[in-house]
Amino acid sequence: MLADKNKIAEINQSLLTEHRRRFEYAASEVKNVEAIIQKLIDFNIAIPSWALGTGGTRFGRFSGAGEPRSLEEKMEDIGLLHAINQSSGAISLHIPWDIPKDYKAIKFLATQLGLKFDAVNSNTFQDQQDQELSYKFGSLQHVDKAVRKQAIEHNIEVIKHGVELGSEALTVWLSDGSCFPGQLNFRKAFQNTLESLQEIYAALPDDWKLFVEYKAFEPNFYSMTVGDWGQSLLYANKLGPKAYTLVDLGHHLPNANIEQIVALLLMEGKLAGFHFNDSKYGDDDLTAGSIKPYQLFLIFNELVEGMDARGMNHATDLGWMIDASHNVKDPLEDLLQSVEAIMLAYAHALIVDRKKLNAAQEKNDVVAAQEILQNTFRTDVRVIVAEARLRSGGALNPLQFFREQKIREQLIKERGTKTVATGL
Ligand code: PSV
Ligand code: MN
Repeated sequence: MLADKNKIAEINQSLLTEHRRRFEYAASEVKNVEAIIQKLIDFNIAIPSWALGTGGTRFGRFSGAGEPRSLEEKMEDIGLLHAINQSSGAISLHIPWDIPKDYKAIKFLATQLGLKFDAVNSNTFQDQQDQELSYKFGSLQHVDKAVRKQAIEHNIEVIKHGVELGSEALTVWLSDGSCFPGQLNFRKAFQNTLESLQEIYAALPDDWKLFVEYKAFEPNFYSMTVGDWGQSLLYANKLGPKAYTLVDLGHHLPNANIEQIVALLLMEGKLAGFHFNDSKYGDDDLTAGSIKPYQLFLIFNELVEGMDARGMNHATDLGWMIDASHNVKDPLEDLLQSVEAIMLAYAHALIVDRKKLNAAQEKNDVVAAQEILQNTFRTDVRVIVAEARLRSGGALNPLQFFREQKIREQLIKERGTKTVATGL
């Protein structure tokens, strides 16, 4: 199903007078509003192919209806999102959940929908039906060389798919680790993992990057072999200039200062990018900005500061992706909410008065520094983000559009009520 551009324009028209009134006020309050709008227009957040269906926990999964049944339908869903918000113009594939069969046809569909192929993701955390050896005790870390070889070959296969589609990065997330003390020799597990990653790294095309994603726990509950940003950075540094550390917001121990982690990784030129989500307790994979929007802003504040310090392009020099699970919401509505929250956090970070903040820091004026950040966060930038969307042809109010146009109802008519999308 494709979103009707004329309908978007028609509904925008009915909201325009009120929007203009609010925008004029916001534009008078914010410095450089035109430059900020351009940055917002340029910014895109990739949607993973596994996020279009209902997620679940080990206790159950309550499927929605009208879920995409194939990679093509997943792409259509992302195309829909992108048509509505103009900020979701990329898809990240997880192999083998979404193996492209006909590259030419898939690339053609992507062009039609205005989508690019973001990082490709390998999967050595599950056993597949036709798989010879099991990953029960790890993949790249495994004590058995044959298992490591199988996992390395899978990653190289994933790179090949990515090359065909025009991706430029491989994200490796490993569930490798141990559940009990004594199960694993940490040093040997690290060495095996490093050697395996080195083989994968060697198979990367020249212009590709390798993203090493870390996670504190789950599914292993005593140790994870890439458990935190320190370990990921160790691998990335040992691997070479094409390897980077990927931050997934849900992959930290409670209360970790993620914004500081981001600042230092950026300083070292080793930040790959982000998997956005939000959490209260662990890897909850909730909608970005739904629990801790201030933290999301503080992270973006460091991102903008750090990227500007290195002269980086905000839109293209890091990988931006949502990695959330939707257990009780319509996945498409949830993704619209996540993208909006990310755009708001980015917009807030763009309007921080850096000169004033820097001066407050140099004077140890703690109160002024806090005031600058909190006043920024309390500034309403929703209308600025909406203006950027309007200028790119998106809907002024994406969620309202989705609901009023009864998009899910139409998808259910097309696909039925019993469809289940692949993923977790
Ligand atoms: C692991 O929790 C993770 O964040 C990794 O990025 C996976 O590839 C993804 O979720 C989907 O399972
Ligand atoms: Mn992730």
